[in-house]
Amino acid sequence: MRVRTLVALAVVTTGAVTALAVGCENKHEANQQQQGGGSGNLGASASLAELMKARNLSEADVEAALKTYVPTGKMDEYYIFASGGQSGNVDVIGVPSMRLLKVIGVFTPESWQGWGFGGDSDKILDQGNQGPHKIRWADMHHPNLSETKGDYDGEYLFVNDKANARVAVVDLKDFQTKQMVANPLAASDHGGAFVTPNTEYVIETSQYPAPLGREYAPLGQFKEKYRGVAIFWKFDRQKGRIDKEKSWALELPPYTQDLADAGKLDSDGWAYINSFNSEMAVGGTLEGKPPIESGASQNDMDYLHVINWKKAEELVNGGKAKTIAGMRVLTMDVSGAEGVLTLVGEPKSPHGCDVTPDGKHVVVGGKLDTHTTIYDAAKMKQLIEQKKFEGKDGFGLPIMAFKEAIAGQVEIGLGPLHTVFDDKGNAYTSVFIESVVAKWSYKDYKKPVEKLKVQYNIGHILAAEGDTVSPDGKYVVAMNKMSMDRFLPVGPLYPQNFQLVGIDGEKMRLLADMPLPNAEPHYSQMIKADKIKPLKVYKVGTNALGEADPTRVEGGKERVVRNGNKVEVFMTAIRSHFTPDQVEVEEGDEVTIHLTSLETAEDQTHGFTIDMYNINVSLEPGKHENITFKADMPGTYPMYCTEFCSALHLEMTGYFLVKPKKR
Ligand code: CUK
Ligand code: CUA
Repeated sequence: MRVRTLVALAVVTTGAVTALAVGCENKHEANQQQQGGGSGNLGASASLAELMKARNLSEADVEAALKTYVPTGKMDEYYIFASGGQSGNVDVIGVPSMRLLKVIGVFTPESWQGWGFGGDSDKILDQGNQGPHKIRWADMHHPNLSETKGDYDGEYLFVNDKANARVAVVDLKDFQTKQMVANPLAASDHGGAFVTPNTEYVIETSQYPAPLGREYAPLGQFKEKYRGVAIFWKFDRQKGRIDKEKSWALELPPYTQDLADAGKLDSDGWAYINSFNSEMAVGGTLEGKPPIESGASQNDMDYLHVINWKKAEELVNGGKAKTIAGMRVLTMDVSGAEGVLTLVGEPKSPHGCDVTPDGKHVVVGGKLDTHTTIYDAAKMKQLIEQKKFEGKDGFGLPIMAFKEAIAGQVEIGLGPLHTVFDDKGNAYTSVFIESVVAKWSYKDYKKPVEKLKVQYNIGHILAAEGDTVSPDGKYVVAMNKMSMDRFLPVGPLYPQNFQLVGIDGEKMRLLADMPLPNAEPHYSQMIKADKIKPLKVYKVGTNALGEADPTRVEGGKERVVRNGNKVEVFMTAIRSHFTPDQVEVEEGDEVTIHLTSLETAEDQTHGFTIDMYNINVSLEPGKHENITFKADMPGTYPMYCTEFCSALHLEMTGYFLVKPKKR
C-alpha cells in the first residue's frame, strides 16, 4: 500500500518524493526539514506535505483521493444508474469521482427537463396513471440495464415503482423516459425490473398480495382470493418499447414475493423469486392479533419460487392462459402441474436473490438469518424434471427438498441482504444489521474471507458490471441507509450514503462517500462508460418519443392557425428569439403550441415557459415539443426562455395575451 501511494504521489510531484516520503513516515521530522531546508527544490513536495498536515489527511486519505479524483477535463470510468427511491427518478453518477451527472425524470415531474410541465412528457407520465389517479410520484427500487447475452449493452434502462406497480423504459440514447406500463393486476411490485439475458422480457413481480386486478375481497378470504403475480413484459428491441399485447403473467401464491432474478448461461430460461410471509399474516393489531412483522416470522422456511419461463411462454402462447384484467395469466393449477412453478424452502425472512455470473447458482440472503444460501440451478432443474418433490404447499405447488436443492450455505453475519460479484469468483454480500460488506468465494462457499465496515446499515450493494456474465471487479458501492456522522448535519432527515469501495487490491478499501440528498435509493447498476453512446443533439424536429414529430416547424414557416376555439401556434426557437413572439388568444380557447428548436449546436439548450400556466419545457438542440392547454386565465403573460442560452438570453422573450370573453 505504502509503496503504491508513493509511486502515485511521485507521479504528481515528480522529483519531490523525498520530502513527502519523510513526511509520511514522520510528520514532525518532515516539518523540520521543510522549515530548515532553504533549498529551491522544496516547492511542490513541501506544499503537498503541508497540505496533508493542514487538512489533517493521512496517507490512506491521499491514496483514496488519488484513486477517485477526476481532474477537470477528464472523464469517469463508469456510470452508475441508481434508483432515486421516493423521488421516482433515476440518479446518474460517475465513478470513481462519485459526481452526480444527471437526474433522469421518470415517474416524477422534473422541472428543469420540463418533464411533466405541459409538453409531450405529460402523455408519457399519463401512461403510468392507475384508475382515475394521475400518479406523479414513485417508490423506485430496481433499475436494470438491458442485456445482450447476459452482458449490459448500454441501450435501455428499466425501472420499477413499488408503490404503484409500474415499470418504465428509459432510452439511453438521450437519457429520456420513453414509456410507462401500469400493472393491471397488482397494486404493488418489488421484484422488478429484472431482465432476461437477451432482454426478451422485463420481469415485474408483485410485493404485497391482493386479489388479481385489485378487486375487493375481505381479508378473511386471503387464502382463496389473494394472490401474488409475476408479469413478464415482452420487450420489443426494434421499437425500444414494451409490447403489452405480447406480455403475460404467472399467478403466484399469496406469499409476499420479494426480489427476482433471471437465470443466465446454464440457467437461461429460468427465473427465481424469493418470498417471505408464507404464514400469510395480515395483522389485525386493533383486535389484539399479532402485527404482520411477528406473524410473518413464525415459519422456519419461506419459499424460493423457481420458474421455467421458456415453458411458461410456450404454454401461454399455446392458449393455456386465462385472461384477467386484459392480461394473459397462467394460473397455478397449470404452472404447478407443468413444472413451470416449483417451490423450495428458504431460511427465515429471506431477502435478495442473485444469480452468479456463471448462471450456476442463486444466492439468497436472510434478514433474520446469519447465512446466505446458495442454490444449485442444475440440481433444481433435475429435481423438477424428475418430479422429485417432498410435498406440496397449500396451493398445490410442488416443493423440492431444501437439502437436495442447495449447493451450500455460508455463515455471513447478522442480516445478509444482497449479493454482487467480481471477476475473480468472489461474492460481496451487504450485511444490514452488522453494517459490513462481506466478501466470500462463491466457488467454495467458505466463510467470508474479509469484512469491511461501512457507515451505516447497508441495504443494496452494487459492483462494476456486477450482475452480468462478466463482472469487472474493481469497484463495489455500499448503498447505506444511514449516514449519521458522515456529513454536515441537515436536520432530522439525513441523506443516504453511497460508499465507494476499491476491490482491486489485496484488501477492500473505502475510497469515497457520496451523500444522496434526494431520496432512498435501493438497487443500482454500474456500467463501463464506453458502452453508453448518447446523442449530442437531436435531429431537428425530434419529439419526446424520439420520433420526427409530424407537426415540427421549419424556419420561415412559423404561423398561427385558428379553427373555431382551437388555436395552433407553430413556433420556433433559435438564439435568441421565439417566432412568433406575440401570441393573442381568446379566453377559453384550446391552445396548442408546436415548438421546434432549430439549434444544431451541442449544448445549446433553450427552455420555454408561459408564466402562471404551469408550463415549462426544455428544448435541447433539435427538440420538438407540443404543448396543449386551455387559455382559462385572461390576462397578460410573459413567455420566456428559461435556460441561460446566450448573451441575449434575457431578451429571448415575448407575450402571451388572453383576451377576456365579453360578459
Ligand atoms: S430492496 Cu431496498 S434494500 Cu427493494 Cu431491493 Cu433490499
Ligand atoms: Cu434561449 Cu435563453
